[in-house]
Amino acid sequence: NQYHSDGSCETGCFPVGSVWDQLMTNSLPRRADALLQELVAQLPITNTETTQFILRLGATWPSLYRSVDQLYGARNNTERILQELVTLLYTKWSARDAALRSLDSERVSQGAWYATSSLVAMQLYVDRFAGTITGVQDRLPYVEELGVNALHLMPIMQTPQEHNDGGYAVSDYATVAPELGTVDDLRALATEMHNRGMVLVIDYVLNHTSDEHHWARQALSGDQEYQDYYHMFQDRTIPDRYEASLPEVFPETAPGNFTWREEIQRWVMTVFHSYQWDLNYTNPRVFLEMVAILLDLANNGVDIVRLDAVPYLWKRLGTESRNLPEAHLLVQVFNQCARIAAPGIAFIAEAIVEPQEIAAYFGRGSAAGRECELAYNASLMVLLWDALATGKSSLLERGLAELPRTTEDTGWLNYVRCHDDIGLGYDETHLWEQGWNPTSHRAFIVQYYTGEFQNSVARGARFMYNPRNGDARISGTTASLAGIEQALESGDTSALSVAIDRISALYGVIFSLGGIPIVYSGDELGVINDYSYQNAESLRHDNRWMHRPWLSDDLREQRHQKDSYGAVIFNRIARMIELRRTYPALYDVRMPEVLPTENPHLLAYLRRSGGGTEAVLVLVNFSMQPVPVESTLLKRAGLSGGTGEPKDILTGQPFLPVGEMLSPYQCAWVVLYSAHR
Ligand code: OTU
Repeated sequence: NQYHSDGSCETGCFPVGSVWDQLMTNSLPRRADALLQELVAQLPITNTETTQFILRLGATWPSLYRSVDQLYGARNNTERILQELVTLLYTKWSARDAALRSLDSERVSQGAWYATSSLVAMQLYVDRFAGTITGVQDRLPYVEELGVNALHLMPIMQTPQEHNDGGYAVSDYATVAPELGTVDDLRALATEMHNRGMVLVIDYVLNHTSDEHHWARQALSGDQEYQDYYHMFQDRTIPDRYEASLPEVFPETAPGNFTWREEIQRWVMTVFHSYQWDLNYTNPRVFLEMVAILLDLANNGVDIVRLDAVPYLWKRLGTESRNLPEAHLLVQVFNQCARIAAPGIAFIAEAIVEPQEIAAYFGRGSAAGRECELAYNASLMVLLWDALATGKSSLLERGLAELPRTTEDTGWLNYVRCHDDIGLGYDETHLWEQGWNPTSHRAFIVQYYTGEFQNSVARGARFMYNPRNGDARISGTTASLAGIEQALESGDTSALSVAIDRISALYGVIFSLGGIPIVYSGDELGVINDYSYQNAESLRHDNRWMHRPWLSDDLREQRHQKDSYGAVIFNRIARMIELRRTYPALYDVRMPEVLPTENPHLLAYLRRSGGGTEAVLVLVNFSMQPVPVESTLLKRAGLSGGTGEPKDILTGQPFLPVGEMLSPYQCAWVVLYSAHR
């Protein structure tokens, strides 16, 4: 598959694709140049900013032309689509606020601003975190106190009251859900965040709409034009052929991938819930509509856009309809559009698939092939929980070493928990190497985190068990999965402190890696599972709601109640974030050099600052026993040539070259040499 193999070398890095670029320019028909000239001639050149728009259009044109042609050329309407697209891009660019345009220019000249600044993000539900968008604005000092300078607000656009999948079934992309506020509130929040040097991240739910979106309503009224916005079939012939190879996302609550709609006597493709209709991107109208929606988000002040369910954008019979080449091409085109009309924004790929497949969403290294600047590091997240359950770091060590390297202008988004389940997406060859059978290993992990396994301290739940293949995923908050809930129940204070150490170990990795760390709202206070969803009819079938807690101001106040476990966790996280910003070796976005250890419980990796003047050796003990630190690790990390005493900056204590022990779940950040101290 050309999209996954041409740019990657053996070690999984993505070299700058000059050959690829040449290929792209060469294959461009002569007509493309003429068309660009025609289109530009139609644009009113009013000021220097318009000139800049045209320059960006010109620079992006070869790749834009080529991708649109590849996607829609078969119907011979490349030129018509490009014509409409350029008008659209120009209109949206013209509507962009002066303040956002100047932010654009700053970021373009800075280059890879999202990867070079010391971003630390938090993900939250507006209603559960602060009631409304204005409430979020009022609580910015709270997140700043933790050290967070980027917020990912969960979907806030209008959805149906009941069938909304936590915001992921949008019925109107232009209106904010009234209970959360208005578009003006959103703009005000963005402005305030920008004034504070903060970054706003919002979802772009682009794979599907709600069945109450006006396109869907028109389709339901029998309008053929809007039926073509979705995938619709009169009988089971094609759906059955699709089902032969399509996986199921929500097998318990939404089995199958098609929903029968009596009103129109049609099967509608619904890969997620039955009320989430998959958009039909083979229809260029859908593509153009969605570009407009993307740019409206950007024009509301959103800095980073999270592309939801990105692997699913394109469907093809006989395939899994995930990660298809056209899905990648589409993301490239969206990115190219952003480069032209809102060049300050960046994309996050939400692709919870196999590690190599996720990395493919960074695109092909060079700007022309760029897809998403950032991607969720789902592989790391799973491996962290794996290490806690098994008490062994070997699989994590292997996964980290093999993790595809990002280029200078891309980065991994590292997280411990998010609003979704934990899906066990392993690289199976790594499991076999450990002597672990993938099926039984997955079964063990699920049993461990649901608390069924003997001696497990976790209090999670099984999510979406699929009896057809035995697959299951896991729900639960970081705190409950790490043992806080169990320790509180039993009143065992030493178990509580071990559970806190487990959380510190997980976040100790997240904050000491390259890429960008993201904290899931509630984790900073160790908030346990919320079982109230079981009493709400519209939520009780989806146990992901147990790990989407409400955060009252009282709960937030816990951080000031000195001996509360909430305060301990909050302060540790705040401290780690502060240290991350202090040591260049820690905030560098590049991923670490993994140092293999002899002890299977010990994880070790090394971060070096760009200039090589400083190194931080990160050590984590994933077991319930104390482990000795192999002295060779410090040697390999370059201690011998260093100046000054090595120090664990998390404890503030000197770190002995020989004879150090790590207590259960202890994480150490050892600064080895540093020119400035
Ligand atoms: C995403 O997750 C969202 O994060 C979920 O909250 C939504 O329910 C869903 O999309 C539909 O919008 O399967 O279990 O590879 O794994 O998109 C969560 C990506 C999911 C999918 C992912 C999806």
